[in-house]
Amino acid sequence: MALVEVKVPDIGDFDEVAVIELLVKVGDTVKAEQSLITVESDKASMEIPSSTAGVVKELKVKLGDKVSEGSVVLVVEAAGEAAAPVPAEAPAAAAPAPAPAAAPVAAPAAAPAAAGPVEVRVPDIGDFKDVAVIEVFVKPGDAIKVEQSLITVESDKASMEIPSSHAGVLKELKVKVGDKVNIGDLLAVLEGAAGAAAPAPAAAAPVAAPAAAPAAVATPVAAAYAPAAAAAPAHNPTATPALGLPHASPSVRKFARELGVPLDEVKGSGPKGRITAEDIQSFTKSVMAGSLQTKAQAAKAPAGGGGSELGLIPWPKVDFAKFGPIERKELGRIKKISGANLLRNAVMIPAVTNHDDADITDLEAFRVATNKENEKSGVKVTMLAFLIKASVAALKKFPEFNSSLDGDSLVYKNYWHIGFAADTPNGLVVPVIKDADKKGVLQISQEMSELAKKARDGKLGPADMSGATFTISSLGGIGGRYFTPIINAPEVAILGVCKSQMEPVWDGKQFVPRLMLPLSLTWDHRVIDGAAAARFNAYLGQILSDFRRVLL
Ligand code: CAO
Repeated sequence: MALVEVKVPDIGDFDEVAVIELLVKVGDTVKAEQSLITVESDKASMEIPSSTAGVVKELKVKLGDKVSEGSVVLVVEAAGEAAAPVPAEAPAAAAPAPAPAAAPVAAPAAAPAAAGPVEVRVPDIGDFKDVAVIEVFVKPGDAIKVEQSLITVESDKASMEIPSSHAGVLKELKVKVGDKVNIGDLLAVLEGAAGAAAPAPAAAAPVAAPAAAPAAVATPVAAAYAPAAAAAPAHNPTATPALGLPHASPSVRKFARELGVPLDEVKGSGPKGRITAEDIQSFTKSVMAGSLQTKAQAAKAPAGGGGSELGLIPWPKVDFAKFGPIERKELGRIKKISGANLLRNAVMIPAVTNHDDADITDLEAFRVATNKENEKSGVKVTMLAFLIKASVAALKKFPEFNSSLDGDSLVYKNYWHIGFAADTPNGLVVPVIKDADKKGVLQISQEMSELAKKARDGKLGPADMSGATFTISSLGGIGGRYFTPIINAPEVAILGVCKSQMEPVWDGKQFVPRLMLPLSLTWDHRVIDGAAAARFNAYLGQILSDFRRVLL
């Protein structure tokens, strides 16, 4: 069997273009016209197809190499008769030959504003007939630039983006995904149109480089790309990110479409953020594993949840406007994120809440006295700081409250980082006091006030909010008696605190006025039992009523 060198075909003006993807490896069986490598210039990317079928014996290029017309890409052991070598210069077997370098692609000529609406039609796309619309990039109301890609069409040989011949506001879109289009078909109607590109020459142009101006930028799946974009730099595949489109080769885009992967949600790991086939695979794996949601999935299960995931009846859909005036406001970013987390935690954790009261009469007197003494220091000691310190003591006595579930194991943490819920104009956040066991109440108060300020200013970083082993949610400054806080997974318990108030407490002989602090401890019943929770609360209450116990 003959060894055949597969060379870079005529790729027009492009010279010394970089190899950015290797799509095959030694030992692979390739078909004639199968894409072998992707090359990229500063203007466009293109896939170089094989001129022959066979088994790859040797790769002659590696990532980063520069290639030009005639460069040997690889050596193939040709596969018998069926693999009659196709001259490298004529990949046009798959798609028409590339346009000559001098393809008359005119730069968009400034044109006077059109008086009325302007129709944008499919330019001359050569031999291609009835090509399917596979992507639509624009919607009515969008401001369109000359040569901005409107749609992608795809035949069995190539995909290409069809640009707008005019600038203006998109009034009507005449095609949708799945439609078949041909030269001259109406794509869109623009209003206030201006800046028309130079008119297309009447002569039919090669598919891969429609010479109509603006050129349809072909990104052939199995054919060399003709550098029409070189003459129309405002419009080329590598420029797509600037248009808000993902940066990926045609085969990767096709792969994504086949799997239903939304390309614009995939993070590219290739050069210049280019999306590779591996990126599509790992995105798909993450979605399947449930560690990632596509935007469409998230939209179906908003912060409130759709219900269908749990086999519940759907969330009631009510046309509220039927009953009175309404106003609709999108949830803020923090609310969306915390909503999804709270929903998961509420649904997945068999949570129980124990309520109790702690006598903080003496502690409050001590706090007030301390603040008086420290008036000049500028640090105000808060009840929450005492609660953090007291909680650490209780967590040390009941270590399962400072643990996390990991499958069938319980991970006990030998550090005590306490999160505290902070109410901010943008929503609820949970900054964390790290190593609270090693800090005094004054230092905790100071750090808390700094973190609370950062939270209100929206300046908390991920490090400020991570690593908590237990959380306290205090509504003491606001009011209320008891509530049932939701556990901040993967923690296993959370302490809710409400406003203390003077109450008559029976001391065995008489009722005496005592300042009582309502405590609400929510705990994960998979890890903690009711008795342990009652003991935790009782112990916490003892510490708060006599803080010297912290020292024991
Ligand atoms: N009982 C009675 N009074 C209390 C109290 C309690 N348990 N806790 C605080 N107070 C008092 C304080 O002493 C302070 O009074 P002075 O101004 O007279 O000194 C006042 O209430 C305001 O306190 P604060 O709220 O500013 O300070 P804090 O340390 O108690 O709380 C912070 C700080 C950041 C936790 C709080 O501002 C906050 O955001 N709380 C809301 C948390 C929340 O939303 N939780 C719900 C989550 S579940 O949806």
